[in-house]
Amino acid sequence: MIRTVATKPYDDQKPGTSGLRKKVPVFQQQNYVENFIQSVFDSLEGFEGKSLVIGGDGRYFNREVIQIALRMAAANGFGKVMVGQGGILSTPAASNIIRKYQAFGGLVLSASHNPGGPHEDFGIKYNAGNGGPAPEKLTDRIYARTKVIDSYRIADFADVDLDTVGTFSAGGMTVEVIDPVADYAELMESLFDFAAIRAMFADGFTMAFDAMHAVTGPYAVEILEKRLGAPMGTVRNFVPLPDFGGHHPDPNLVHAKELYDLMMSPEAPDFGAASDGDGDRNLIIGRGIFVTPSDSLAMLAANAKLAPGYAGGLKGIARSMPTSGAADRVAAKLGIGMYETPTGWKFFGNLLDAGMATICGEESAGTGSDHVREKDGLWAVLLWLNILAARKEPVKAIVEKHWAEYGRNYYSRHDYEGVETEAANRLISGLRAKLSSLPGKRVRGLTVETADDFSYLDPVDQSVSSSQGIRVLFEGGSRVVFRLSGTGTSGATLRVYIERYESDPARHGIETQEALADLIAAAEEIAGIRGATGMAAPTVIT
Ligand code: VG1
Ligand code: CO
Repeated sequence: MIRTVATKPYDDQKPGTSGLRKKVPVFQQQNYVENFIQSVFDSLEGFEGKSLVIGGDGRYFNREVIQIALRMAAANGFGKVMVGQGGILSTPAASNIIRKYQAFGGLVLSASHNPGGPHEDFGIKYNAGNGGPAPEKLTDRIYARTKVIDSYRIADFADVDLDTVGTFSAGGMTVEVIDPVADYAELMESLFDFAAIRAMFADGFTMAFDAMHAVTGPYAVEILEKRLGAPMGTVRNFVPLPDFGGHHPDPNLVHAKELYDLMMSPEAPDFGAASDGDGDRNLIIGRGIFVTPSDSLAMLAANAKLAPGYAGGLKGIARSMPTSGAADRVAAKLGIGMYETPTGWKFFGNLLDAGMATICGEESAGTGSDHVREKDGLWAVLLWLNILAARKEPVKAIVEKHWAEYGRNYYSRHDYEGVETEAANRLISGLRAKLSSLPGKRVRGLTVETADDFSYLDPVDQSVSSSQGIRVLFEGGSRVVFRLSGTGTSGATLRVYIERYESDPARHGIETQEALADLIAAAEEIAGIRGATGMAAPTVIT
C-alpha cells in the first residue's frame, strides 16, 4: 500500500559541498529524512520504472535510512533499487554501480570523514546518472523544494533483508542486494597492472593500509590481500563499525597519526596508505616521507602512463582552486589542459563527461579519474602501487626527483574548527571588503599581486559559481586562500590554504611550516584570524 503523508518543511536542508550533512539527532527528527528524499525525487524527472542505487558507509543510522529510502523509492515509482549488501557501498563503488548498470541515479549515505555514532554525523547525497554528485543547479532545485514540501509518498512493507545477496520484490519494486566489492574490484583490475603489483608483493614489498574501521575495509582486503597477494595483516582496522571505533575516519596526519608514526619509524614498511569513512579520500605516505595530496595529484598525473588504464595519456587535469599548483606544472609539460574549479567533486563532473580532463584532485586528500565520477581512495593507492611496481624505486626517490624536475610547491592547510558562525562570516566579509585595497601592498616583505573572490565559469555548461574563496596572490606565485567549509555540522570551520613555490632543489628539504612561515604571518596580518576567532592557533594543520 502506498501512502501520501502530510509533512511540514524544515528550513535547514541546504546541501553543502557534498550533500546534506547534519548530526544524527537532526536526521532523526520527524519526517526529516523523508522530506529530503522526497525533495530529491520531486526535483528529478523521468525515473518511472528506472533503477536507483542506494548504499552508504555503514555509519550509525545507515540501515534505518536505507529502509525508508527503499519504501519511498517504491512509492515514487522506481522500478528497481540496487543496494549494497549490509547497506554498504563506498562512494566510488556507488558511482561505478550507477554507471555500469545505467541506473537513473543513486543515494549515497555518508558524512565522509566526519565521526559517526548516535550523536555524530550523517549525510545524504544524490548522485546523477553519470555517477557523480548532483550539479549545483540540481542541488539548488532540491533545496528550494525542501522549503515548500508538504507531503511525501511511502509504501508499506516490512524491512528488506539487506544482508543476503539476491533479488527480492517489495512494494511492487525489485530490490537487488548486491556484493558491494565485486564490480569495483573488477574495475580496478581493468585499470592497473595487477600482475606487476602482485610480483612486487611476492618480492617482499611491504605495505600498511589503514581502513580506519570505515567502508574500505572489505574492498582493501579483497583487492590488496586476496587479489594482489599482500600478506594478511597489510590491511588494518578493516571491520567497518557504525562509530568507526570512536575515531574520526579522516585520513590525515592528525587522525591517522598511528600510521604516520609507523611510516616515520625504523620499522616502516615500504608504503603506507589510508582512506576515509566513505572510501573516496586517500592518504599516501612513503617510508620516511608524507606525500601531500596536492603533490600526489601531480605525481600521479606525471606517471599515470605507467598504468595500463592510462597508457594512452591524459586528456587534461583538473584541480580545485585551493589545491596547490603542482599539477599545473605537469599539465604544462605534458601540453594538456588544466582546469581550476571550486571546492567539491561535483565541479569535476562536466569536465570528465566532456572528455576534457582525465585526472582530478583536491588538496583535501581526494584524487580520482574518469573511471567513475567521484574521488576514489583505493584507486589512488593502486595507481601509486602500479607506479612503484613499474619504477622500482622508493616513494621518497620518486617524490624528490619530481621536485627536482618541476620544483616544489610547499603547501599546508590550517583549519580553525568550531568558530562561531557569525564571527567566521564577518571575517570573510571583512576580507571581501578590502580586496581592492590589497594589490601592490607589502605584507611581511611580500608584495600582493592580485586579490579576488574566486568565481568559476564552467566551460561546458557556462554556469557561474561565485564566492568560492578569497585568494591573495603574491609576487613569485605564492598565495593564501581563505574559505569556509561547506561540510561541517556545528559552527563554522575556517580553512586557510598556504602555498609557496620553490624551484631551487637546494631548498627542497625545508620543514613545511617553516618554509611557509612568512606567508602564515601574512595571512594573519591580512585576515586578523586570531582576533576574529579568538583562537591562537589552528585546530588542525595538514
Ligand atoms: C571538504 C573538502 C573538499 C571535499 C569535501 C567533501 O569540503 O575541503 O575538498 O570535496 O570536503 O569530501 P569543505 O567544504 O568542508 O572544505 V568527502 O570525502 O566529505 O565527500
Ligand atoms: Co569522503
